[in-house]
Amino acid sequence: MESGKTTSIGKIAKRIKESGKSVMVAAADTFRAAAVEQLEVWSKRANCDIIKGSENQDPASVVFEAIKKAKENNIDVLICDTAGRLHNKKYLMDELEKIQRVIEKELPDADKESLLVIDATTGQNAIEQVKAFKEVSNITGLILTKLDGTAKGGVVIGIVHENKIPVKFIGVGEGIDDMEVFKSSDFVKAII
Ligand SMILES: Nc1nc2c(ncn2[C@@H]2O[C@H](COP(=O)(O)OP(=O)(O)OP(=O)(O)O)[C@@H](O)[C@H]2O)c(=O)[nH]1
Ligand SMILES: [Mg+2]
Repeated sequence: MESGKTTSIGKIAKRIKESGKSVMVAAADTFRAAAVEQLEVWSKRANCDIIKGSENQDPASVVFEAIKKAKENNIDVLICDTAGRLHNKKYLMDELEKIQRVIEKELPDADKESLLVIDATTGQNAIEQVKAFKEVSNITGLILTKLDGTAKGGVVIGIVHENKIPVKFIGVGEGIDDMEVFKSSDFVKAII
């Protein structure tokens, strides 16, 4: 689903870079060649390194290599881009689970975040997405994208309330600076 994962990674990478930390991105959406190219464009914009696998390489092995490189180069933050469009949902979830396992094994003591990106225009379907992702990953936060349109993303209120998962960032456009830290008071005002 094109919720804005890759775009959000570009935006976050730039923020982290500007805060003085080093960032690396891993192109673990190996299913589509275009996905790797897209992340490469964002890594250039954010001025950070990128680790790419070969086409159709196992995404978990790309993440494994990226962690190795990040360790070797003392990188502060590694962000892994994952696929949203695969043959079927089961395949996608198995892949995410495998990636999670590699990260847990290779970085047992690191601070880890697993962010689910939700398109504000998605509506009730977002609840299903959270349910599915919770089965394979410990979601630590949400990113709500496309709030620059007419959608207000009201569906996340229920999600946050029920799952106790915070919204970390909101996407407000397609540009690299079009991301804001989520402030619940502004959000509630916009919805009312
Ligand atoms: N208006 C608006 N567009 C956005 C925002 N975030 C992403 N987009 C657009 O949404 C489209 C999909 O973004 P991607 O980052 O490719 O989404 P993705 O989740 O990586 O998609 P897949 O890799 O195909 O699963 C692109 O055209 C982006 O420019 C946002 O906050 N506002
Ligand atoms: Mg993508």
